[in-house]
Amino acid sequence: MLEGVEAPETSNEWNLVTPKNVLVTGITGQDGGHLAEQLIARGDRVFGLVRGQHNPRRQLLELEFPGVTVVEGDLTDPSSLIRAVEIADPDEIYNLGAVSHVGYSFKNPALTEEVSGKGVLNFLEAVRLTGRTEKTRFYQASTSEMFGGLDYNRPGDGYDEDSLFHPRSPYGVAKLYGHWIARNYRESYGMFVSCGILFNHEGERRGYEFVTRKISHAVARISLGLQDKLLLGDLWPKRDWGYAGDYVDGMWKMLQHDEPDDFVLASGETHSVEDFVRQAFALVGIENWRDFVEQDPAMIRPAEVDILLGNPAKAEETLKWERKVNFEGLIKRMVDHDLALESSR
Ligand code: F7E
Repeated sequence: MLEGVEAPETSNEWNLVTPKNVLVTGITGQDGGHLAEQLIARGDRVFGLVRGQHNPRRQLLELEFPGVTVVEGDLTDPSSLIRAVEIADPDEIYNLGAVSHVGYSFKNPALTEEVSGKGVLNFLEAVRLTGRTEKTRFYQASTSEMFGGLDYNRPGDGYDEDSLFHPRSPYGVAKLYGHWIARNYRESYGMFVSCGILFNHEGERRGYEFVTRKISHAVARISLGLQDKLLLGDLWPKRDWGYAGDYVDGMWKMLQHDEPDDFVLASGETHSVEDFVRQAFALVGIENWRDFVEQDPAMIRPAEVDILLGNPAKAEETLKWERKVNFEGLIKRMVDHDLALESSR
């Protein structure tokens, strides 16, 4: 119980104020950073699964979040997950860990399958085998990459929880397995397992290998005279982009809800990569952006998802989920951040 907090009258309110043990995979990534920040602010005890013998991200995590307890483990190693669950004794698990770069997944498909697909099964089994099916709530990070955006399955007014899946990459296929095995454990063992089908969510914590951060960083550097060109793949794909901090709040809301379920988190708008590029350059006063952008064939994927557009109505109505940052606000936030970052070097 937090110091000075009165005991609430209903179990639901307890849910909101009692510090919890929370185990997070992928804690060194963008969403993991936002989540750690939010959980610590709520007074929870946070355990972060970190893999590898000399993972440089571990040090960064320990510097930024000294309150997080690092637990060594790997989604591909079932016994390490059992150990992690025994150490953390979690009330909640957020499985954010994955091989998450779609382009990379084409080059490392078997690894992607092991981590982003079978890793989910390993983790659910660790919860079950340690006798925590009733105690532990489990969040699975599912993705809009499961939809595919193909001609026969266009999003219409937006993909929702009942739309057809047709993944277009080893990443999407692995995530679809993770999604269904998570649902299967909910149905088979009555576990509280919720899947968030999240559309693209970005921000200043995003890795430079993803297109939005690659653009905001390059735009900042070009405007400061530190870089000449921005090399990109296709500019026509359309994505439904939102701010990661808002989406992580939605994940948390899913695990505080009365019932486990699946929820789409999306902005309900779609924009091309070109729109993002144009608006980012405009923010630093560059209108002739084409003079600075060149195509890099290495960035073109064997199969592309043409268009993604999500319908977040269920999350908005059921979870009262809301977004604070829109598309324009997101680009401004990222460009401003990278301008400050590059100016201070
Ligand atoms: O690509 C195109 C690229 O890598 C967006 C992950 O978080 O969101 C993300 O997946 C679009 C694609 O994200 C470059 O071909 C053009 O059409 O930023 P991205 P993604 O593939 O949409 C989903 C929801 C996830 O779950 C994933 O984990 O941009 N594009 N030129 C490029 N993409 C990259 N990365 N780099 C380029 O130079």
